[in-house]
Amino acid sequence: MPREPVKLPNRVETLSILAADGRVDTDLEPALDPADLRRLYRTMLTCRRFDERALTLQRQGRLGTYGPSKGQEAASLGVAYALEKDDWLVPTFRETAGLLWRGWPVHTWLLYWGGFEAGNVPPDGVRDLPVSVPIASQCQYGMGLAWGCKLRGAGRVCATFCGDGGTSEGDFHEALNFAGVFNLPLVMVVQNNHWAISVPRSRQTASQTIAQKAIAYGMDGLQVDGNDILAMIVATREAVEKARTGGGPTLIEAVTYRLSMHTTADDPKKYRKDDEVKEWEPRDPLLRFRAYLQKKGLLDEPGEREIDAEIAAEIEQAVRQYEQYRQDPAEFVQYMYAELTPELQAQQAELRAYLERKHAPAPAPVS
Ligand SMILES: Cc1ncc(C[n+]2csc(CCOP(=O)(O)OP(=O)(O)O)c2C)c(N)n1
Ligand SMILES: [Mg+2]
Repeated sequence: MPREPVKLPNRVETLSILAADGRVDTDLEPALDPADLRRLYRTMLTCRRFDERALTLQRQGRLGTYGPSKGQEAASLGVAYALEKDDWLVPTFRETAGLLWRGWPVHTWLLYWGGFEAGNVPPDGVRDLPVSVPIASQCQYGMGLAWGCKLRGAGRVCATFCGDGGTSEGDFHEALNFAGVFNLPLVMVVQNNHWAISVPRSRQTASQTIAQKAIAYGMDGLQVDGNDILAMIVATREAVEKARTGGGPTLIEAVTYRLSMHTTADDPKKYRKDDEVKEWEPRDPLLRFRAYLQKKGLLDEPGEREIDAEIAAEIEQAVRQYEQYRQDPAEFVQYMYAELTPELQAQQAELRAYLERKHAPAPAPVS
């Protein structure tokens, strides 16, 4: 009857492949198609340039509140790359890079931040949910989709995101518990960007890692350098493969950093030190990936200038399209269900009739 450590079947590991200076662990480096590497870089850069443009538009009063993903581009992009087209992805609003990879047009993403319902509509054939804002609600949706995937038995998986703050919500734990018990094909990704608005990671949980929470739910946990696109791809591929072949869920903690503000409604200078940001700046996923591609001979100066110009043109075109967009106000219920309920149909008809009356030319004065 000894007293001894409990032997647990699940593992918690940490993974990093690409160092901040572009050096790579060649034993762990995935063999990726050079064309894919270039496309991944282009997507990451599009996301960064979009972020910069969106901030300017918001400050000029041309966009609603905006939540930047600066510094976190590799985490969602790596996950999106590791999924197949028919797999599901459930984003928060920080997964811009991943959504761009999945096929969301820049223009649609501007509509989302502009407050238009059309910005919540995934492009045809893209199996992503629209952004859900309530913290950790994504975990429940992802778990439900994973359950659906399992019941249908078609080998599909679901990757779902939440933030470090999200791990303090019941939804996160309930979803993981359910996914563990029912062995669901779920890849639960936590973007640990060290802040939940003004609450630091240290006040979020006393556990050393977020990845280790997996153990309590009977699944493996992997802590990944979330600013390392190669590590994110390798980790997600493993988790996806396991999920697809009946091995159940995985919790991935992507360790990253929110280099910018929470949203444009926030001033981080009020609660965090500039030194902390400076410490993370050299670990920027974009700089790191760029250095890697340069070392591999896949990116040179003329190539970069070309990509820069293409992205600038793409974003300006999207801004024009966004600013020309005119919403039909009666559209506000359009995207809630595949088919409108009779009640919503009636509300929509009532609103349309009201708008017609309101905009009808005034009757000619009676002489
Ligand atoms: C249930 C709920 N409570 C509060 C909010 C307001 N809110 C939006 S984001 C956020 C912090 C989220 O932090 P984290 O989960 O770490 O994600 P991050 O913003 O860092 O990506 C809060 C409190 C919300 N959206 N939903
Ligand atoms: Mg956070």
